[in-house]
Amino acid sequence: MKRKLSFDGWLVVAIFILIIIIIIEAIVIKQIIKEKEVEDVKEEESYFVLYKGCEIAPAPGNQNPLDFSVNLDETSNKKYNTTYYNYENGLYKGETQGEFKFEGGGYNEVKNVSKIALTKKFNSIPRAYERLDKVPKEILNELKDYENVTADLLDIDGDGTKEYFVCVQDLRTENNKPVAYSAIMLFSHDYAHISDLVVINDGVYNTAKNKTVKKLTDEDYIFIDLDRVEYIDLNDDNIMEILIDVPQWEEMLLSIFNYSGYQVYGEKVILDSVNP
Ligand SMILES: [Ca+2]
Ligand SMILES: [Ca+2]
Repeated sequence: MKRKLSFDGWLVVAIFILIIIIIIEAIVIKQIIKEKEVEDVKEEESYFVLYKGCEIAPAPGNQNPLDFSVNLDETSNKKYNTTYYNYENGLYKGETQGEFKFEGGGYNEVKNVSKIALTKKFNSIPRAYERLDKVPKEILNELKDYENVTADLLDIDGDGTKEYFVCVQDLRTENNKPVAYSAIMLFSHDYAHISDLVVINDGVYNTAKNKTVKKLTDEDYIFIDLDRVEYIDLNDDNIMEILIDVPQWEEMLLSIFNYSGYQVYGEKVILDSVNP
């Protein structure tokens, strides 16, 4: 004679099946998380940044992007011929397919990319900068010795207060010779002069040193300006890095800074002259 299962019996069976399902689900979820972690690590390992088509280290410090890998082999082709997320002048410029090419002159670069190209898409411009029409008088008062003062305003570290990135330029005569002084400075939201990031003590080329200041043309000297500065988060920590393209004789010098809690991280650049 068949015995019918009682209600309690069915309940035990149902609970048993439920427990089995939960265990299986837990195993599956664990496996998915594990696979995702492996993928994330892979993505992290393969993430890199290009500046003007050359790979850079996205951390504070000075570097010459032209020093980047010059291997024209399968590995480089495979690595650099990939999808890039492009940025320039504080704007996202869309996605492109990069092409690694030999440029001649002893270095290689990736073509079909903007000034800054990342291989991972994330919120790299969490806050937009503002080019100021009027520099605050508190800053102008401190910099009244300089002919030309311009500024960008941006909360670089995301703490809710905006910092000032100030460029000063001054063309003057010292010992009867023309001198072109320029610098990029950082001021806090409350106008404290935090640091000079890049200083060019003299941007007049040797070939023009015998001219008078009034006779100099734009080709005779170089000033640093705010168009050489980019603000972008390169490592997805919501703190935007400050990239300064320092004018150099034939070489390239990219200086990356970080700023948070009134502290600047990076190597200040002081160039006595732009001559070789
Ligand atoms: Ca801030
Ligand atoms: Ca960052």
